[in-house]
Amino acid sequence: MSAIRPVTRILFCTRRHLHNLLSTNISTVMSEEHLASGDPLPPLKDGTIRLYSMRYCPYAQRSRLALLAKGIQYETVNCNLKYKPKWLFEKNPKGLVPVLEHNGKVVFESLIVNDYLDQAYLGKRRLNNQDIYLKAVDDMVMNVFNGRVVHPFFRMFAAAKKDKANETKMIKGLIFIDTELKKRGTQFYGGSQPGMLDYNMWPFLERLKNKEIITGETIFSDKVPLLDKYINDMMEDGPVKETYTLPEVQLKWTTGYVSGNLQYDGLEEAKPKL
Ligand SMILES: N[C@@H](CCC(=O)N[C@@H](CS)C(=O)NCC(=O)O)C(=O)O
Repeated sequence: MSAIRPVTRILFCTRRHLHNLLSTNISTVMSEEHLASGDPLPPLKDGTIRLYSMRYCPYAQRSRLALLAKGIQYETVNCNLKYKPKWLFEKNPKGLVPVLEHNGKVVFESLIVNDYLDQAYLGKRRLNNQDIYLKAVDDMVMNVFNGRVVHPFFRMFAAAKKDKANETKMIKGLIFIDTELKKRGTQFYGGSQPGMLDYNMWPFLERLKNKEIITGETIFSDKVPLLDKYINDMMEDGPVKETYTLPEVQLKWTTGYVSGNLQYDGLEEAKPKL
């Protein structure tokens, strides 16, 4: 058990976050406020890359991370997913974010969006493994992560009380990826810097670590110490810092999500103007 009380750790994160805010930002937010049903679709200029997103969506965060890591200039349109704008269904029949739009081309599903970005911008930093077999291995790890970590993660968050069965399942999933990192013997899954697998898993690890900070649990340090170190290393990465959500903001969002009282806007302090 850590000697640091949860509240102290939150203050520590707040200072780090303020430091993070000084990093460069290549994204433009067309609509910081989440647009809802009845709001018009903001016009899209030719050549502009747009991401339809939601501030607290882990899947959209995957694509924000890939865009930032590749250094692709883009704009964001945030969508209210309780009262969805009608035009969201014209972009994605499932009405889900993220959706990428560029010169009349529309791509949805976070993993497809990220693979598309990596292929479409070959001249920028490559995030996928260039070896076709190693890319398949990364995809398989991602597939196991989705089943063993992401699915129990959502069930646990939706449950009103402690959900031991899903927690046990999720810990097994974390042990699997901890072992995978040990096998690779590298700092990140992508090698000496984060790659696609790192960015696609990260939003869920960030949320689980935030939950640990808030509750004072020690799942990572007790059960998957290598992954714990990995999380600290990931926190130093530029795109990770850029998309990071503070534990207390995450808690406010999750509380609203569980109670069905979703609050999309106004959970965070405004970024200081530099
Ligand atoms: N498999 C999709 C999942 C996307 C997803 O579920 N997004 C959520 C927000 S985190 C959403 O749009 N929810 C709206 C809804 O369920 O109606 C992906 O990877 O892009």
